[in-house]
Amino acid sequence: MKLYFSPGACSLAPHIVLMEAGFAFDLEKVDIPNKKTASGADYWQINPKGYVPALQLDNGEVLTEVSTILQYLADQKPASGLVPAAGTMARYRLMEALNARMRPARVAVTACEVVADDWHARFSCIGRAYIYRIANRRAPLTLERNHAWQVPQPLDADAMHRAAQALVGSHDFTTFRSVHCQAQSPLKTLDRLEVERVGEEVHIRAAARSFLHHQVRSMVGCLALVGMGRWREQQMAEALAARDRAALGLNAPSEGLYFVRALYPGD
Ligand SMILES: N[C@@H](CCC(=O)N[C@@H](CS)C(=O)NCC(=O)O)C(=O)O
Repeated sequence: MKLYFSPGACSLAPHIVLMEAGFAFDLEKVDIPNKKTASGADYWQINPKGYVPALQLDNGEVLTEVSTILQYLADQKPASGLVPAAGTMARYRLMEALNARMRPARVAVTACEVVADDWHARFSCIGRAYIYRIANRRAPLTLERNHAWQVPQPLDADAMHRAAQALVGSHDFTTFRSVHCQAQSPLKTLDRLEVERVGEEVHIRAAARSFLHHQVRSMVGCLALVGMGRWREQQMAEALAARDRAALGLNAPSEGLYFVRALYPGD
């Protein structure tokens, strides 16, 4: 068998299965833009679709599409346990998942590991961290457009940091919670809220076991008012104490918000 692949492409998935299941196989790299293989063959002749992966079987037949190749390979080695048996519901669930994952989305799986059956991405998480990027400049954003919140007025990051400390700890965060929030309680423990100037950007880092809906954006919006001098530093604590969404000064837009870490037991 020979796998036609390209480094960094989705052909990595069948490559992993070939290795995991202990197949003897050859690899041939494909120059995708030029549709030429490493041995100089015309790739259009091998896979008329022009993309990788393609798996050439020992009888010369060529199989394409990641989800098909993965299942074909796993079916050749049932003892490997890589796929549920054909015809079972679990098998259709696998096909469903494979197809959903292969949509052309800007999402990449970069690592994975086996977890317990009762593991849940949201409910097993014991720590979350966000960074919010404010681009503090007058000139319109170019490369960073839609990747940071542009605030043209000069921001005093030190004042923002001092004001932020009033929110650290266990509080009722009703003021900083979206009206659409589904959480049962507005009580949360904020472990960290730090503001730092990094060149022309202001970075706000927040960490907690969990957050309310829009909590980070709401905290950032009010901190920006402090940074602009429109709010006194003390107003941050006053807004928190109000426990009233109407006391919120500003909800920062979504484009500056990045989820950077999820922590699980044992990490
Ligand atoms: N539906 C195909 C998509 C394969 C695909 O998009 N391959 C990419 C690499 S990840 C490719 O070769 N792109 C080059 C091109 O389309 O010219 C599959 O699941 O195998």
